[in-house]
Amino acid sequence: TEIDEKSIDLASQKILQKAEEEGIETAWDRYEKQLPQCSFGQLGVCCRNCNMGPCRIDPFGEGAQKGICGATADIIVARNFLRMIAAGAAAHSDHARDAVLTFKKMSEGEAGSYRIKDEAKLLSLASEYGIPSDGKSLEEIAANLADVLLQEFGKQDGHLQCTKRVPKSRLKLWAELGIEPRGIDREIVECMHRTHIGVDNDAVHILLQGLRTGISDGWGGSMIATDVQDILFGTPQPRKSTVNLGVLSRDKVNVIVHGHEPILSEMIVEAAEDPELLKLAEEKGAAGINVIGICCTGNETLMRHGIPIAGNFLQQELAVITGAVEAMVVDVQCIMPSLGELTGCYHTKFISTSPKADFPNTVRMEFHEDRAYETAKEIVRTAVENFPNRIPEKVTIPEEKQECMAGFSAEAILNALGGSPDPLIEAITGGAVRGIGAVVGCNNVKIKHNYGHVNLVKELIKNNVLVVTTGCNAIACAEAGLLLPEASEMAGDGLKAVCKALGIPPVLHMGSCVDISRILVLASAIANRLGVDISDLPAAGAAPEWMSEKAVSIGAYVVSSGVFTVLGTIPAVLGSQAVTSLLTGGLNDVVRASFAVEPDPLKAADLMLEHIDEKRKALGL
Ligand code: BF8
Ligand code: SF4
Repeated sequence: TEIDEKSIDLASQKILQKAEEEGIETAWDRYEKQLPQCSFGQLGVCCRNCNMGPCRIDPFGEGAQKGICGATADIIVARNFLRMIAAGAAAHSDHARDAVLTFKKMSEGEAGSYRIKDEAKLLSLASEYGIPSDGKSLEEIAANLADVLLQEFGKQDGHLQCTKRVPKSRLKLWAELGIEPRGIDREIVECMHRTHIGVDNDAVHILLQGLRTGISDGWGGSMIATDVQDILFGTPQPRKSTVNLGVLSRDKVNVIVHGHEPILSEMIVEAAEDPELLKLAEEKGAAGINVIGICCTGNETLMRHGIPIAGNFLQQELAVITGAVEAMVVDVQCIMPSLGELTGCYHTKFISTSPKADFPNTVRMEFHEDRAYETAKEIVRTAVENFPNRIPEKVTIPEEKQECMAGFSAEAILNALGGSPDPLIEAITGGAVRGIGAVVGCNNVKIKHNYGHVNLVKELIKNNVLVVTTGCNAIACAEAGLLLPEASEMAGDGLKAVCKALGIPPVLHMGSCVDISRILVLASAIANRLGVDISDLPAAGAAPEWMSEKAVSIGAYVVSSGVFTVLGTIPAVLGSQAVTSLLTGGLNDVVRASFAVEPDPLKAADLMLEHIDEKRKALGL
């Protein structure tokens, strides 16, 4: 494949060229070596759930139509899909659990490096969860809240409390369908149980559990992660920063934080300002310490501190290949194990920090709350001491970097609107804004890097759809200059006028992937204000380049919440007609929303616009 077929991004293309010259392998090379990919796997008809297998179903109807136990393609596809949702929900929710545990330790005085940064959010969350606060210290309130939140994970009776934020009509629908989540962990465990050989063997029944598990992620785990992180680290407010590989510094120590949990990155950001380390950097001949992010950790530190981002998922290897990275510091999720061998080709130290996640060739510096700042300092010190090992002949930093504006938490959006969603609602009902598009998700080598993201979002804003974004889509948009108020010049006249009046970009960066919970909160606020269900809103979702299991869980809860969602890469379900037609149609009769699959971003935008227009019409707009 030619380099300009791999990525639309110039900085990335330059580094891909460098990789080629240096004989360095990247994800794109490994993808080529995987081709042709196994079609049984692509269709989702391969089962390894017991050791009589592996079994596979012949998609052409000639060979085996049943696994050894008798499982059909419908059963196998549905079970595999459910396991993807379970893994995705587990990833988000286990991240949330760690955030709550840190929060609890903080409240007990055992995590000295962390503090309550957003008191107002603590108090409002406590009252939402029915925790009395009068006469109590903030720490006591935090401790009580932490206990209640922890119960959401292990609850054995009743339902998740966090679903209180869901519009009543939706909650009623879930209750009727029997898909109101009970405990977060329980739903995930039940997915594993149900997909064990000889348990749940009806595709529809299996998929309903998928919706319930997804809901326990979106309105449960992910939302808890967002809320607790806001209390600990501050609720994001709009701020400017820069993105793309050009944010790597020529003369400073470059420390990349990559992964997902701000528990780590917040401390690194702080440690990089430590006078002792700054002095050490000077002694080592560096002009300072440059902390930058990749993937969702990058989104977290960008949203709260304006820390620059070097790139999204497919740029993690490219960042190392610049030869300018002193330390690649990682925790969990979306971190390529290839970084082990790759960092070995440069002077880069690959530092893994999570007790849960190790990788080849790392320096392990395990991160624990009780000495978080000390560990962060050791990590940054390791990076600083590595600065003299940088090999100048191996360094190429592309000049491309782009300004962006991020930090649009639901709270910040309401602020920008003057305290209530009304101005936005008026813009929608008046027709200046046609609707809302939520565009999220990963990169995937099956789609030219950032091509799906940028083209879909541009087409939406051109058609007056206000876009909210998170995750790797947000970074792609930032790199394309779409996260600036000036980008409203690319928007249709209606949206342009609204953006200018409010001083906001046409594409609002709402955070990391767990922060899709912020989008749910916003959608819920608008629906409640209009007195309708989320499924009645002129809104649509998309994940143009998705690849992770987390994205499957997100899809499950977004659709369960009533939002039509277009996927840009094909999920492994086509081997079952029943599952495919349920996901892309039948779900409308169940949760009043469904999926569509459309790799072409312009056609995907058309599908979203069509849906938005239908909803407008139904609302009499
Ligand atoms: O949680 S968008 S590639 S980085 S999974 Fe991963 Fe996908 Fe990026 Fe963040 Ni989300
Ligand atoms: Fe085969 Fe059934 Fe075992 Fe799956 S569970 S591997 S279909 S026998």
